[in-house]
Amino acid sequence: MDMWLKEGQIENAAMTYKIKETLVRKKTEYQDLAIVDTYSFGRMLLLDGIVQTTIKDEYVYHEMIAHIPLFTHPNPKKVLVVGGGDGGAIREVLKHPSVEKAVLCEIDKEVINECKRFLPEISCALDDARCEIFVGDGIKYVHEHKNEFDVIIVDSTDPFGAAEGLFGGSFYKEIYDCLTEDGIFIAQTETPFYLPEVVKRVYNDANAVFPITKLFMAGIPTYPSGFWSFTVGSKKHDPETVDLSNSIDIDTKYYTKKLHKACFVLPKFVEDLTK
Ligand code: AG3
Repeated sequence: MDMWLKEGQIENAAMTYKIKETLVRKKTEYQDLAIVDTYSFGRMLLLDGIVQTTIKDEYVYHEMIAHIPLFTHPNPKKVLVVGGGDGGAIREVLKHPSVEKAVLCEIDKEVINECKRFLPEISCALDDARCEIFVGDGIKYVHEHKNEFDVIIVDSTDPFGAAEGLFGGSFYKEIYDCLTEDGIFIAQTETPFYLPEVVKRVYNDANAVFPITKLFMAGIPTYPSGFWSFTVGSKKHDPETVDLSNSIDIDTKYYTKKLHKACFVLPKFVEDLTK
């Protein structure tokens, strides 16, 4: 019997994957968590039925959400990841030798535990001595830490339901205060194909708080439309014009210095959302 998983984040469109095996499925305090093995993308993490990451394409998202801000900042020492309990963003952050401490603030400890068990390729850096894990609410954590982080990465689920508070002006103001004087913030900000109004609203909210706000795109096959946006808010350093000629080489599969510049060149319909 064939078993198919259907992700239906978007009304009237869906993505389907043929499943080999369900490795874990449980209701946590916060959500329905599943890790399944699929034929086309390998093991996959789902939260409330929404695909979060897969073994086959996770590198795109994790490299871009980490390396764009970390290579933009001249000397990132303290980094905060809000959400991201799978550990993929932390793994990329810790490829930067300047980073002395990377804090993971994840609300659901089951996500961390199950990803450590079933997605070791992604969660491998969570045991690094420079990584500090804090299980709790990201909004509260950011509010209680002022002027502390050089880079803040918001690696959240979609902006509906539980993660709604992690998008929008009031949270971005808190992020601004949690950053050091030349700090940089980045968030995953959905697809402009299906959710242009969300992309536009989030961009405008960030732009109202940060002197420099930039949007870029990356190709992520397992997210709706495969065409995903990220928004960067920066106090001083411009991610698009930063000089990368002396930046160190790290091992990546998607990110390159050339792509760092090129990803900010937007198709017209996306550029229009930033006006
Ligand atoms: N965070 C979720 C990205 C949004 C996915 N949305 C969707 N599939 N509809 C990814 C967590 C990876 N660390």
